[in-house]
Amino acid sequence: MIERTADLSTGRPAVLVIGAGPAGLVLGNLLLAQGIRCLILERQSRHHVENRARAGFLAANTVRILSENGLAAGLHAHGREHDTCMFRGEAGQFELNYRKLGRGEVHTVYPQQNLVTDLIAEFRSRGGDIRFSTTVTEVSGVVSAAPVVRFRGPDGEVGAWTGAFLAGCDGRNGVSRHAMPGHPAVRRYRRDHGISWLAILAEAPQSMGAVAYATHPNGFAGHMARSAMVTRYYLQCPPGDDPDTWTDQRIWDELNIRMRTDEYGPLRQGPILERRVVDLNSDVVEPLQHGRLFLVGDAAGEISPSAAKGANLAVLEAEILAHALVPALRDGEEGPLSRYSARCLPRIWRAQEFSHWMINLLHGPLPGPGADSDRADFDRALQRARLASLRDSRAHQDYFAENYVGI
Ligand code: RFL
Repeated sequence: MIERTADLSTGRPAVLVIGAGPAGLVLGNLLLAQGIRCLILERQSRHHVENRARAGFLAANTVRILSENGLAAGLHAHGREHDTCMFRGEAGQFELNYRKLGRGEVHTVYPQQNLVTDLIAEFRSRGGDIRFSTTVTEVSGVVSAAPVVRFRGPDGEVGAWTGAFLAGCDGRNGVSRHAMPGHPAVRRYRRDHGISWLAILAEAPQSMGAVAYATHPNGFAGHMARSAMVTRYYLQCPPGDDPDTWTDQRIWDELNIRMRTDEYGPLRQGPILERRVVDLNSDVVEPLQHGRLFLVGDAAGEISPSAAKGANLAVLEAEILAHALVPALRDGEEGPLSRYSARCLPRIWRAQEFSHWMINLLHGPLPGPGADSDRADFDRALQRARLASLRDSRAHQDYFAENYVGI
């Protein structure tokens, strides 16, 4: 067993960051830029995290944080601005341009795996220490002055690191959450929306210039740009569906039906690169701090991908935590750290509220048992009314625009 203290050769206090997703990598880069040494421990290989396709829509605030910290060269060179959503359903289609409706803010479309690749390269070039294929198996002692992280390394070796602070950036299924006490000290608010999406990556250019949200009696379908030759599609599917039953042909047939391509023109089709079922779940841990452990990103709260908020919240929380850790480590001033949770939670809940609003907007009852019940008919009528209101009401559109791109 290897025992190490994470003063990392300089004798300065150190932060142990668990997880090399957007949260951990932005935090690590911001700390290094302030001369705070930190160590990132990541369960997966570098190749795995640099190729894990997930988000793609970066909010203006995310781009600001990355730009201000010298982390945005890749997204400025290769990202594309996006400002329009299209809604398609039985009552026709309409577009909303949130740049014009809102405060002029847009998204930058830049695949998460490219961002992660950039952040790893920058972290390393700043002299950062990141250990891949290293699984944190336990987090302990978080209410002491020397919290401990136990790990299993790439060759099966086990060991432990001690740091001044721990950042749990290890996603919704990581170990950091297990180190949080239970209710009532810490509460975990949780909601399973009972809705699943087949998340698809197609090797094909985008079919239209806008994000498209289609509602149909067969279920929701979505279209979102990713890169010049890759487009993300979503198909609502029954919870527990087996992605392997969705052949390429079945996927394109269903997308064509739900996107009503006979009315609005064809999709640009190509081979399906990835298909996986994503359950729409939301949860929030409250508070986000226990002793010297801080939860960041998906570890702090999982949010359904319906409003593209997860990666953006992760980057925002990483910035807030970095700004609080610097005075704590430099001057022993822990006031900002004690406010980390209170600063993040209202933003997290606001994003949850909008994500929930989007879920209600986009989903009606699926075909199957109960689909012809009075309740299902009522819910379908409500969905039509919501879309009509969004089409016709400026106040409703303003709410959408402000929340869709804001964070
Ligand atoms: P991540 O990216 O999950 O990274 C956590 C990292 O921790 C590692 N890890 C461990 N490492 C060491 N020891 C352990 N015991 C560990 N346990 C876990 C993991 O291997 C991993 O590398 O969390 P982070 O950094 O908080 O970032 C969150 C975002 O990745 C996530 O919120 C977004 O991808 C959500 N999301 C979207 N967000 C957006 O803002 N815009 C989007 O357009 C968007 N689209 C999406 C999405 C998520 C999706 N899925 C797969 C749910 C589309 C999809 C399909």
